[in-house]
Amino acid sequence: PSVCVVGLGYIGLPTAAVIARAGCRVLGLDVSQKVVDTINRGEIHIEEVDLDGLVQGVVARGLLSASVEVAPADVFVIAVPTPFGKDHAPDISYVLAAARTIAPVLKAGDVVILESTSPVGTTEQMRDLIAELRPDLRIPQSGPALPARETPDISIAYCPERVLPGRILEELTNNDRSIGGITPRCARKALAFYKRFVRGECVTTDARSAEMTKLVENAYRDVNIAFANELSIVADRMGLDVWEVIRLANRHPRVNILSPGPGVGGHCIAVDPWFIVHSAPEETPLIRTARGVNDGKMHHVVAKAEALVEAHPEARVACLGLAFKANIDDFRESPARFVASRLARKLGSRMSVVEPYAAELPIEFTDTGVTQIDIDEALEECDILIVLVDHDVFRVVPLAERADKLVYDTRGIWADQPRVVREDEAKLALA
Ligand code: SAJ
Repeated sequence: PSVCVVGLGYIGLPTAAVIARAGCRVLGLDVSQKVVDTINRGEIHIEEVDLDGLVQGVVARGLLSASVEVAPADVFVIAVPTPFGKDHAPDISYVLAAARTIAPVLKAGDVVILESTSPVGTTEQMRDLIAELRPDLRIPQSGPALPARETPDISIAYCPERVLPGRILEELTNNDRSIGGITPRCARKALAFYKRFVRGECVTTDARSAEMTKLVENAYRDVNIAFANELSIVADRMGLDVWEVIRLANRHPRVNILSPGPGVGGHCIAVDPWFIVHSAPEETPLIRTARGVNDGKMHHVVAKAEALVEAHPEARVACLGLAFKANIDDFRESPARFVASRLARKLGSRMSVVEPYAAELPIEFTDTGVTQIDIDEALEECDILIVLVDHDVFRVVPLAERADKLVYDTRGIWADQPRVVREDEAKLALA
C-alpha cells in the first residue's frame, strides 16, 4: 500500500522510515517546509541512533519523500503532538487539524490510524470530524457492527507508539503493539498493516481501551519513579544511603524499585498521567500525587545542592549533565537542566557544566558566568561534583579520580562512592 505519515517528529519520522524500509511507498507530511526539505535531501532534523543512515537509504531508493501538501494514500498514520494546556487539559487540536488535512483525499478502502498519545475518546472525535467533513463516505460507528452490506468505506484505529528515545528503531520493530479499532473490522485492517513492519506481537482491542493503555503505561512508570524519589527524600532525612536500601530491597523476588533521580523529564511520562487525571479528577489521587512527588524532587535537589555549595564557599562546582536522561541529546523538559540553571544563578563563575551531548550551553546560562568544560577538566578543576544525569561517560570515572571530591550523586551512578552528601552534612551546612 501507499502510506502517508502525518507529522515528521520524534515518532513520525522513524515510523515513516521503518515503513518505507518494509517496501511501502511513504509520503511524510509536515507543516514545516524546512523539515520537509531536510528529509528530501536524505538528512534528518532530530537525533536518534541509526536514523540518519536509514532515512538516507529510503530517500535514495525513492521509498520515502516528504511534503507540506497532502496526497491520496491507502493508509494514513497520524503522529502529531498532543501537549497539555492550561490546568493540564489535553490539547488534541493537532490531531483534529491532521484529520482535517487528510479528509479531502480519503477514498473508500483507506485506513486511518492515530498514533499520538491521546485522551480516551480522541479517536472517536477524529472519526466524528471525518464523518462531518466527508458525508459522502460511510464512516465506521462504534457499538454493534453494521449489517454486512453497509460495510464502512474507511477503517479507523488507534495504535499508540511506545518506543523509548535512544532505542526508537529497535523498539519500533520489536515491541508488541496494541491496536484499537473503532470496530473489530477496523482493528483487523490496521493489524494487517502493522504486520508488514512489526516483529513484536500485535494485539487487537477497541480504540478507547488502546488509548487508555498508552496513558496507563506511562502513569505506571511515573508512579513507580515517584516511589523511588520519595524513598530518596526519606532516606536523606534518616541519614541512610537510598541506593544501598534499594539494592538490598530489590533482592526480594517480587520487589523491583526503580531509580531515584533529580525528577522526571521528557515529553511523555511527565505529561500523560495528567490526561488520566483530567478525565477522572476525583478518582486519581495516587496518579496526581505521584506527579507532585516527581516535580517536587527537582526542588529538593536544588535545596540540597545549595546547602552543599554554601557550606563550601571556596569550592568550585561542576554540574554533570543537562539532558532529560542518560546518553541522549534531548534537553527539553529536563530536571537536570532545571537544577543546573537554578544553581547557575546563585553560583555564576564558580560553577561549570559538563554536558558532552551539548555543543553549547542552553540560553538560560548566557551571561551567568557559567562555563562548559569536559569531564577531565571538571575532575582537575572542581571540588564539588553534582551528578544530574547518568551518562555512561560519567559512570566510568573510577573512584580514584574523584576520591578527593565532594559528590552529590542524584542518580546513584557512583553509589560505590561513600562521600555522598547525607542529611547530617546538609544540616551542618545549614547551621
Ligand atoms: N527516570 C528516573 N528513574 C527511573 C527511570 C526513569 O528518574 O528509574 C526518569 C528519566 O531520567 C527521565 C524520565 O524518568 O527523566 C523518563 O525517562 P524514561 O526512560 O522512563 O522514559 P521516556 O520518557 O524516555 O519514554 C517513555 C517510555 N515509557 C515507558 O517506559 C512506560 C516509552 O516506552 C514511551 O514510548 C515514551 O515514554 C512515550 O513516548 O510515551
